[in-house]
Amino acid sequence: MNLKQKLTFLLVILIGGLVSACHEKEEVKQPNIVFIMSDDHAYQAISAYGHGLNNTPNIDRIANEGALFTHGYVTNSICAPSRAVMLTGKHSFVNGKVDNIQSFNWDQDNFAKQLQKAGYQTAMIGKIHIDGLPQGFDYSNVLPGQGQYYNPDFIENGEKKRYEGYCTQITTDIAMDWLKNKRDKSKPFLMLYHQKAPHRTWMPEKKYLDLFKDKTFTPPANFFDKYEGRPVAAEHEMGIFEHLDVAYDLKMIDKEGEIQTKYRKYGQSFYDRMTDEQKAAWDVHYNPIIKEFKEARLKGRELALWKYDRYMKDYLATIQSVDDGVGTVLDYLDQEELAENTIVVYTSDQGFYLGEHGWFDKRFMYEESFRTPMLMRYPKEIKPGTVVDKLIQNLDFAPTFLDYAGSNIPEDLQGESFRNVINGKTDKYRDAIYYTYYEYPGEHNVQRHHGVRTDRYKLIHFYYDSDTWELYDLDKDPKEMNNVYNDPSYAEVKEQMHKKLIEVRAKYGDSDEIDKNNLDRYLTAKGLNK
Ligand code: SGN
Ligand code: CA
Repeated sequence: MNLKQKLTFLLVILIGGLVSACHEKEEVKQPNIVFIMSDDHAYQAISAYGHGLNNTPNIDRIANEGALFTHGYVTNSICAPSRAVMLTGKHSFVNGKVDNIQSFNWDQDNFAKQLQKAGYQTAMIGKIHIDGLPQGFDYSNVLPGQGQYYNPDFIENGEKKRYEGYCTQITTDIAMDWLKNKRDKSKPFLMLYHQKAPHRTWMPEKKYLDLFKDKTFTPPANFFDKYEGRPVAAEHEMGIFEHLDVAYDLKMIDKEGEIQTKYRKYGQSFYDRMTDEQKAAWDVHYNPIIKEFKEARLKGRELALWKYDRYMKDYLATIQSVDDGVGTVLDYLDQEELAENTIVVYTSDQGFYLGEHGWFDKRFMYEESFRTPMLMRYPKEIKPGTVVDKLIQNLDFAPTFLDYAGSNIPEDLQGESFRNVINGKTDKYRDAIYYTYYEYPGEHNVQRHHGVRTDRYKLIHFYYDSDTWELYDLDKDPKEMNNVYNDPSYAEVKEQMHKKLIEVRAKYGDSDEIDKNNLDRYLTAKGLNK
């Protein structure tokens, strides 16, 4: 080859390289998906929602750089059912996982299986609370059942292992290890990164034990709710005052053994599980509080306020570790230049009561547990600072992810993709959402109910034990203190909402016939089935 030939040859290679580089850039890449879920995280406890309780800078980043959903809801406010709905895109009465007790059929389709077919690499890490080896995942490393805060066991691809340390941090470490070392980097990925925190019994990480030491939390205005016009709510067993156990929930396990409560021994077992070093840090924090508590001999209103304050301090402290983990994952996406083409979602398996109606826990269709946090970032398509006020449900994640991935959306999915809503391409979306709750009789004594919510009204029907209807005008009564079901001035609204309930039940295929299994189970549990 002479010099001219050599130069021509080099030029051809150079141009060829440039062309293929440009081509690569233009290629439409399927987005990666990081689906972050925590357990029992109230939207009131995310600073992006503006309730002023705590600071969650990393979770907030997702909304600041993407979208905040102000009307994100679940279909059944309890853990395992909510996860089954999220995976299948189908209501509880269709996917079969109606409560935490029934088994879940992993053989049915789910969106992770669909994404695998579309070429994705998939992982599920952390809490799933559904028995059996997760299907649809190339890698799984999950907590058995509820999991433990300290020194938790995990089941890695079906094999049990114990990890020393704090569960939230360990879950993040496992997620990071998968992202960095375990995934096939030539494929788009789906990672379900699901924290146990801030689930009961709210055990904070060592470094955050003192986080709210200098703060006193004031309960919401309806903390001393008398449940007028709401007889079913009055039968709850989730009162901060009446039902939080000072030893078990609030860690008042004194070395002298003078504080004897119903559940102390279970609290003791969580403590006993810790290493000596963990116990030492725990004692430094709690022992002075226990001493003060014993001396103060609080009663009535003062005890109620003290319990609320302790509950909030521990609950919010566990969230700080969740927020740290979100920061770690977001930083990794930045460093690897993956942020632009990665969808990041933050949500919870349901909302939670932080003293509203005097409660902790969830299950009721009242706003604080029916609603759940939802934040989503996808720089390629979502404008920073977007606010979505449409009635979105956890039912909608599966079709939305499949939509973004450009993959097949099976026709039997009951959710609706909200991709075009978030893009601002359409203003049309559903006008009513359907809710069902089954776990009764059960812990916290929340009766079987279902209901419908529109942008302004909510109709709830409690049944099996009673036949109680409630109607709320959420514009006038956002705290749901005033049941207007029998108020003549709402007669027309009542009629419309009854029609809406019939409409949504028909739309999703729910009926008394379908409900027969649950009714049978209820009758058996009550000893009424002959
Ligand atoms: C546990 C909790 C309950 C909680 C359920 C369901 N009790 O049983 O307070 O309602 O889980 O929660 S505990 O004393 O064992 O913590 S869920 O999020 O898993 O549905
Ligand atoms: Ca939960």
